[in-house]
Amino acid sequence: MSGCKDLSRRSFIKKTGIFLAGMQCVWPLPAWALSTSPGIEQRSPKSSYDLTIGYSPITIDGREGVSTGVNGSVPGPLVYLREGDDVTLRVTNELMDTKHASIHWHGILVPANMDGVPGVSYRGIPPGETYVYRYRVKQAGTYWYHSHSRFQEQTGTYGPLVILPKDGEPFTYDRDYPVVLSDWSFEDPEAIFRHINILGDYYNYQRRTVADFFKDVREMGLLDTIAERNAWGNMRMSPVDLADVTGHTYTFLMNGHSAGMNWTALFNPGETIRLRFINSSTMTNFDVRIPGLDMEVVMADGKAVKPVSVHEFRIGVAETYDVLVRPSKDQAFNIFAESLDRSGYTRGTLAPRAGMHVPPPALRPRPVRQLEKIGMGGMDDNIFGVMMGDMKHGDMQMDGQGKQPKQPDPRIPGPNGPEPFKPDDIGVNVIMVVNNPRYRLDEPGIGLGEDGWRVLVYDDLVSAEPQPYSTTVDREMTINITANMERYMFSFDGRKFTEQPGPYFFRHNERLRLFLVNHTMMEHPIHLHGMWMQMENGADKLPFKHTILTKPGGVVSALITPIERGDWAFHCHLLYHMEAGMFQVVRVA
Ligand SMILES: [Cu+2]
Repeated sequence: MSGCKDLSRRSFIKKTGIFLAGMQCVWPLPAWALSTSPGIEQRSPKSSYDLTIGYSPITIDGREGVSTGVNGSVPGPLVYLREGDDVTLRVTNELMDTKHASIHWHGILVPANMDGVPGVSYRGIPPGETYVYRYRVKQAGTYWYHSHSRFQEQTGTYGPLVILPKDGEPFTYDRDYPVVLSDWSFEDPEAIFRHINILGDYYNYQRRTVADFFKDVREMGLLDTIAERNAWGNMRMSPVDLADVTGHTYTFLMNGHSAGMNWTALFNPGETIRLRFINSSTMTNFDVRIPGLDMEVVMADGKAVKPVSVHEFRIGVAETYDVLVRPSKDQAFNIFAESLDRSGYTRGTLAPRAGMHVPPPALRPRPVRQLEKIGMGGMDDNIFGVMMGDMKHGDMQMDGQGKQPKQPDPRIPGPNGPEPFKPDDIGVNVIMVVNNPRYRLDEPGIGLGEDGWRVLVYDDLVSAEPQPYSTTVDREMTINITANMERYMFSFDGRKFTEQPGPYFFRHNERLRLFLVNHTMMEHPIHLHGMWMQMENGADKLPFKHTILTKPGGVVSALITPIERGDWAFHCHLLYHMEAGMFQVVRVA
């Protein structure tokens, strides 16, 4: 655990070119993240924290790098608060070569100037300065915090935030561990961003091969195979582009440990263990399972849900899930988190004693996106229309050109569903428009659901929390998730942040139905600051979400009550998508 032992400042500077003035040699992980630590149960909440963002060493699998950790570690300290308390969090920026640093309290309902987004909530924290956040904690559960300044989150500015409820937990357990998943790279994030801007599939070494072509010909026939590949070509993307940045540069971490470092949580057989999964990755959606154990999902995004028993769940970037597990045998179990694109994994171990482990399972084969499955095929039944900028053939330029749209899906709420999207220009900013987006909250998502296991779907989430907001919808609004992936342009409503004419307007305390329509071929975890999104999944009590993983060709609607006036960030939580323009300001007035 001595990340500092062999680290001279000279070699540090040589490797990084960064002058690390006054850098202290620090213990690389905070107590909460250490293997076989006693977990949260042994700790007490505090109402005051000092957090310092600075350059600090990190050692992953024997390799040394430089992080922008909090209080010297990646992840940072556990911020453990109590519901109802007035808290003070002093955040200092010691990154002397930055424009600013920042901390955003992800999923926490705060006044706008406490939200921590430079350029939206405040000006950020200039080098050498301290910003004092003060707010009353109005909720409980599992959350996290992270930088909202450029790529600091990629280099380690994040940590778990847990809030003890004032009236006790809605379920019982014997042990309580945060499980923070993240993606670490030794590459400079500015270089990663450059690479994927120049070549969208720079980190995709998993392209389909000639052998795949002949396999497809055998299964689909020659003409269909060629037609399918032409369709993909016209959309300028590859069916295996499941993640822009992959295990080829990332080491996936669990509580700061690589798979080999094997973070371990202890239990006594017969106990109930609470695991608070937090996806603090910048770009990686994970599929999580504990082979041999059922997991009972009891909270989503910090809010209680009616318990759902599953074998596996997908956790989008920035989401959190609390699960209970009840290992009865005296044996070790893998906590296994595979990246959605199967380019890598991280894992830890649940064990009755330190040092036990079982070999992790094999990675499953990478899923292949099929036009059919995301509704871009099936042209005959005309369920999903797609317009493409560069379509030279008429065969996919179909809906809105005389054909009758299909009956609306009754699961999509509202009298008319989302507003049709009519971008000014199809081509540069928007490469494709889905005319009839599909309700997909009942689907586990690409690569899941075919192993004979029970996989969590959004339709399973039924809130077990009080419902404080009006049920009458005052207004509807549609936001389109758009991209031209070849040019690495990511946007809302066809315009990246810098091209938007102004913010989206929400009215204070209105009940708004927000439709999110994903016109791209990727999953995007969409995050709204400062207020809950209650996802309309058919439940009688709608689950509260701060981040919704939207599926390609899909529509999600959420009911929102904007409880605080001010400017709020609304964005894709894939860090490089956000920086590429999938970001907007929501003004509540
Ligand atoms: Cu995105």
